[in-house]
Amino acid sequence: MELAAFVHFTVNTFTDKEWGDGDEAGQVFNPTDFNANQIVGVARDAGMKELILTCKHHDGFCLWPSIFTDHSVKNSPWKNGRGDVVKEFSRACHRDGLKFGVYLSPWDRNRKDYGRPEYLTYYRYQLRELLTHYGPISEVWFDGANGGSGYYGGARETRHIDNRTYYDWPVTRQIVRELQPQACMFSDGGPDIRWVGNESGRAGDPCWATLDAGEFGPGYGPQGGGYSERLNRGDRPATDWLPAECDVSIRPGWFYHASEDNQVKTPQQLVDLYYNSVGRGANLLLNIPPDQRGQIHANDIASLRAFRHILDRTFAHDLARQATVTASDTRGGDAHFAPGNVIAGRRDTYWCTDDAVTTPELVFNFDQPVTFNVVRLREYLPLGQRVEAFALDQWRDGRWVPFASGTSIGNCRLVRGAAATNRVRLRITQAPVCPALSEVAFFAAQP
Ligand code: FUL
Repeated sequence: MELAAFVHFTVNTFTDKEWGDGDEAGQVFNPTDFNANQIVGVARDAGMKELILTCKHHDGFCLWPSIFTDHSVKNSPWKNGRGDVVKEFSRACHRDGLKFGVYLSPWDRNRKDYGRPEYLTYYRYQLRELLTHYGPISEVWFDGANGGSGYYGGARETRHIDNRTYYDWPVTRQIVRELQPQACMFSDGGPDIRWVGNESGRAGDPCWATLDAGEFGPGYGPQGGGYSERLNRGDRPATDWLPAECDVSIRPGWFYHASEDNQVKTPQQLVDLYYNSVGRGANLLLNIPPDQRGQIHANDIASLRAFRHILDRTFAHDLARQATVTASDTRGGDAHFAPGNVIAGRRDTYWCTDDAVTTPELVFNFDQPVTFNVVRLREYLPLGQRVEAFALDQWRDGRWVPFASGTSIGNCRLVRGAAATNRVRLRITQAPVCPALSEVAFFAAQP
């Protein structure tokens, strides 16, 4: 999906906090003009394919009228307690063609029984509500933040849980598989999508879509160093296909704070985030927090619009389409695997070489010189991630001159490197097996 919206919205939006203690009265949740259509429309216009809502954050307040707790919108003044934020988002998303995902915080600072087995029963009932009443769910986001101080039904104490054992994740995961078999589950260790190891929107370089996931789970990983570094880069070779997702906020905080209205990331900062996440084969999950009206603030909208405009202008015109492509090798000499497939604009065709050829070359010949500074490469993912290193050369004054190189490709690799030439060469310099590429594209980045 590449680009998705994260929406952090709850009592914190009104108390000006990042982590609610769990003792917030339902009375505080009172958006003056909540409009899911506005929020989803902003996400859609920014090119986001999915929206993930914090249905319950660490404070335990539910944005839907759960029958298992009173700590929810049903005890808020909003719509006289008859509203359902989750329903409004799911409807708006499905109507606008966005997928809809849910964030349900495992840590609950409101619940009296948090830390005991009873809480897990409650948590799983909540999950069942979310996975049953709101149509197709594309992603379930299991946050790793766990345990600590809280209200806990009035106990007001600090509770430590062992996050490796307490949550008994296999049982909870099975509920997702059963009720929404198409949904992807996110956590530090998946099982379907992995955390990228930071909240700054930066995937590693390289960033492998594989990880030895057995050692990781929500909020935990292998003991000893290198935890976030491994999530950032992935492992290779590894046991699990587990692409990375980069969650980052458009503002300093995850929730809306009026004091941060002038700290919204600039369009150019968002473009850089895009290159460092999507451009390294990961998903970018960009948080856009609604304000106290229950809408996206004008400053965020302005930044997102300009961000989209830059991407649209940059990626509208692929210069490689004008080229004639030749390869040092084509699998079995078969037209099915022809080098021209990399400029066909399709994800389901690819150029591939014979098994023995792991470091082939492609040459792009142009009638007229072309000028560009961004290269986009995509592998044919059904055959896995194959390329480990590549280099790009341009023909200058009768010889090949290198202008860019890189490591992992996967779903998408964006390389910045300027060229002005009538011949370009792509060299696959390292791969354990023959490469299979779906796309090679050249673009001139536009402001
Ligand atoms: C973290 C949480 O503690 C933050 O509040 C936020 O929800 C972020 C996406 O994940 O673990």
